[in-house]
Amino acid sequence: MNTNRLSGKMAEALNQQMTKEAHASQIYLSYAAWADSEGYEGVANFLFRHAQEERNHMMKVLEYILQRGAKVEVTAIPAPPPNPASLNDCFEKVLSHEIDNTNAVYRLVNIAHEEKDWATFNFMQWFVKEQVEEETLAMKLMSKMKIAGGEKAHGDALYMIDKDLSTAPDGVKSAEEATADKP
Ligand code: OFO
Repeated sequence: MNTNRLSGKMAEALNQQMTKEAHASQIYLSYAAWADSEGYEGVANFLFRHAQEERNHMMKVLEYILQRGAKVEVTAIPAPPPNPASLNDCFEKVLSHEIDNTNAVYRLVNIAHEEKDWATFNFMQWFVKEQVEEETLAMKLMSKMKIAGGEKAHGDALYMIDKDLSTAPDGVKSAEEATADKP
């Protein structure tokens, strides 16, 4: 008896999403290393945790594919893009990566809806909610940068933003307490 409960199209799309979450993790890992080397330790702390969170998302998708009896295809992860040019550029890029991933999540929701695959539709709702949280977080970072002067922000304002993010675990609900079991 066939125990695979996902269509070929859905299994392929979920595998792509798994790689996309891994790619997001690599992107934040590289941005975190960049931030640290620029002296922004608070930003680096935030981005390192975010990288871990994206990896947890990857695991969540992987576990779901297995749970539904389909095949997991672990592929190469594309290289992250070049380093940001500035902190302002970094935060803008974080938001656009999140929006890009939201679009990928919506694509999966659409496929699930078309196929009347309500189990996957239900599974994907967690990601829909998560993306709202992450976009909000990225927008808040951009608002802070805007208040500080954007690209023209002075060192003292950048210092304060960095300091703020060094204590972010208490304020970043989506990133704290994340584990592979509880992404
Ligand atoms: Fe995986 O949550 Fe952001 O991208």
